[in-house]
Amino acid sequence: MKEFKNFINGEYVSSASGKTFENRNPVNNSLIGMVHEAGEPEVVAAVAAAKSAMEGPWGKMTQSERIKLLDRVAERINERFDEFLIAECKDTGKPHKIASHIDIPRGAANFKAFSDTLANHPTEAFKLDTPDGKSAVNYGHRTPKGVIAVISPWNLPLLLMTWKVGPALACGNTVVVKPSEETPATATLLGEVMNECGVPKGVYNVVHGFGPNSAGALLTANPDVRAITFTGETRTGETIMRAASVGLRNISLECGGKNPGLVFADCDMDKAIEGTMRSAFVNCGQVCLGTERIYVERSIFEEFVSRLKAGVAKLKLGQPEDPNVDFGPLVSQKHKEKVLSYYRLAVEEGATVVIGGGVPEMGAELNAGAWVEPTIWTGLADDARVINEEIFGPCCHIRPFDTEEEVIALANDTKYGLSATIWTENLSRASRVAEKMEVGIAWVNSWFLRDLRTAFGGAKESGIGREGGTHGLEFYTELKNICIKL
Ligand code: NAD
Ligand code: 6OD
Repeated sequence: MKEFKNFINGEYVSSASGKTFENRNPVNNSLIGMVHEAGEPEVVAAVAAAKSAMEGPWGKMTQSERIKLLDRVAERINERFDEFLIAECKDTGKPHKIASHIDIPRGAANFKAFSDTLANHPTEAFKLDTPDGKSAVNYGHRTPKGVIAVISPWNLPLLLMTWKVGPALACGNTVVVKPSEETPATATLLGEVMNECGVPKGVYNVVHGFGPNSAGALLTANPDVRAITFTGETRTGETIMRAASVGLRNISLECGGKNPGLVFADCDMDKAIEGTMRSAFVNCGQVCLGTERIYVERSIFEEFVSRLKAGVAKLKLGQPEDPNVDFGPLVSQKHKEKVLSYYRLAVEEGATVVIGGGVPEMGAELNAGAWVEPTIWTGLADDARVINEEIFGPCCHIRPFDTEEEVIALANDTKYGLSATIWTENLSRASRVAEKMEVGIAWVNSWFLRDLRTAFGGAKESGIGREGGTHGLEFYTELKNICIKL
C-alpha cells in the first residue's frame, strides 16, 4: 500500500497521531494509498524547519546560487516527467494528453520563470536635497519575507503549487506547502527532487491534511508563518484572511470564478468553437478560468450552439493513459455529487439541456468513478443559480445577446471577477470590451494563454493581489528603503 508522508526538514515523516486518510483514484474509485495527516506536532516541526533554514545555508546563498539550484529543480522534474505525470493523473483522473501538455511542463517552468524577473528588475533610487545644503540617497532593498505558507487546490495540483513555490524560493523565502487532501502525490514527490538537487533541508516542506481543524488551519494560525499564499474557493479565502489578520500577515488569494465567454458575430467561428471547447470542458471543466457562462450574438447563436454540441459529442471519455482520451472524470465522488446537484437544479430552473446532463455509462471497470457528462444548457433566466454560482464542472450555459452594451452588462453581472474571454476579429471592439471587463485577466481570441511575466489574479470576490513577474516580487519580498545621508 502506497503511503504519502509529510516532508519535513528533508525527511519523510509519518503522522505522530497515527491518523491517516484515503487517497482514491477518481477514474474507478480504487484506493491509491493512505495519506499521513499532519497534526500540531508536524505543522510546528515543518514551520520550525522552514524558519531555521532561513538562518542556514539557504539564507546565506547569493541570488544567483539560488536561481541555479531552482533551475536544477526544473530540469529534474523534467527528467522524472513520467513519474510526475502518472502521480498527477492517478490523483485527479485527468488524461495524460492534458497533464503532459499543461500540468507537468508548467510545474517545471514555474521554477525557471522567475529568474529573469529577479535578475533584471531594478529597485527605485532617489537623491534628496537636505536642509543643510547637502544631500541623501534613498534606495530600495528587497529581503525575503521568511516562512511562506502555500495552500493549494486539487484541480492543477503541481502547476498551482509550484506557481507559488517557484517565486517564493527564488526570492529567498522558505515554504510549508499544504496541498489539497484530494491530491497529495506530486507535492510529496517534489520532496525527493528537492533532496536530489541539493536544496537545503527545511527550505521545502509539505504537510498533509484538511482545512478546518487540520493541517490547513494549524498552518495558517502558526505565528512564524509570515505570509500566506492561497488558491481555492472564495469562502476558504475569507477564512484564511481572518487567520492572517492575527499578527498582520500578508496574503495573496486566488479564488473562484464564474467567467463569461463573449462571442461576437464578427468572430472567427472555428476559433471560437475550438477555444470554447477548451474553456468549458478541458480538465473536466475544473479550471478556475473556465467559462461557465457563454454569451453569443443572436445572429450566430443557433450555429454556435449546434457546433459546440457537435464538439461535445465527439469528446472521448476513458482511461487517462489512452492517448486518444481527452475527457476524464471529476476529481472525487464528493465533487461529482456537487456537480450533479447543479445538473438537477438546471432542469428545475427551466434549462433546455442541449447535450449531457447526467452520468455516462462507462462500463463495469469505470462505473464506480467520478464520471459526469459534459453538458450544455440554454434557456435559463439571468438570475438562475446555475448562472450565478461557480459549479466547477464540465458545463456551460449559452445565452443570446443583441448589443455590445448588453453583453458587457451581462458579463459583469457577477460577484466574481477572475477572467473573461472575448471572441471577435474587430480589434477596436476587442480592446474596448476587454477594458470594460471587471476581471483580472481578459483574453481575446484565446484562452488560458499564459505569459508568466504578466500579472495574474482576480478582481471582486475572485481574489486579492497579483502574482507573476514583478508582481510576485511585491508579495514574496519585503521592500525596505535605505536612506543614506551624504
Ligand atoms: P478549497 O478552498 O476547498 O481548498 C483549497 C485548499 O485550502 C485545500 O488545500 C484545502 O485543504 C485548504 N483549506 C480548506 N479550508 C481551509 C482552512 N480553513 N484553512 C486552511 N486551509 C484550508 O478549494 P478546492 O475545492 O481545492 O479548489 C477549487 C476552488 O479553487 C474553486 O473555487 C476554483 O475556482 C478555485 N481555484 C482558483 C484559482 C485561481 O487562480 N483563482 C485556481 C484554481 C482553483
Ligand atoms: O496559469 C497560472 O499561473 C494559474 N495560476 C492558473 C490557474 C488556473 C486555475 O485553475
